Amino acid sequence: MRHIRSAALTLVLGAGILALAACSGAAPAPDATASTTAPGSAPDPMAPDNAPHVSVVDPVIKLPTVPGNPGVLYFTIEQDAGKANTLVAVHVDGAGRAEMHESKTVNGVTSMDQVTSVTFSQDQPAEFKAGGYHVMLFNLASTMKAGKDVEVTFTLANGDKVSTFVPVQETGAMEGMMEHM
Ligand SMILES: [Cu+2]
Repeated sequence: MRHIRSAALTLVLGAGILALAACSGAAPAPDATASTTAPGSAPDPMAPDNAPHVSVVDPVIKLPTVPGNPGVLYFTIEQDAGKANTLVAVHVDGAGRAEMHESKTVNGVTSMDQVTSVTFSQDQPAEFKAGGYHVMLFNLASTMKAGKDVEVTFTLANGDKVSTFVPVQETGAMEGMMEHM
């Protein structure tokens, strides 16, 4: 009897581990080789791992003015309740790599650095916009075209995710002059 019981326990445990593995398998791959996005593998935006109380507002992807250059993703991430959260990764369908950057101007010289985490809270949303934080998109797929909506997944430090569809737009001439120096 004891044997049967422990076998059943093992099965339950095994199923739990499998479910965990399936969850982490959906996380964005950190390396650039992940540029191939399997069609039909879009995660359900209502999946239970969606971060509670967190939302992404006014997201937009701007295409590079020069083909082959990186694009950029702007948005605001905010929350309406709970403890502060930290954004640690962004995955964009159709971009081989997405990096969080912060632009800074020191002594009239603008530069940007990669950042690995950005914290936000109920009182302090994190704004990703020109001249500050932004997400730079490398190795854009040919399917990334103005007028399309692409799926973007934001991953928080606690493993929660927010997925949303983001419109792709051309970069205007003036904007282009301001973009990523
Ligand atoms: Cu940048």
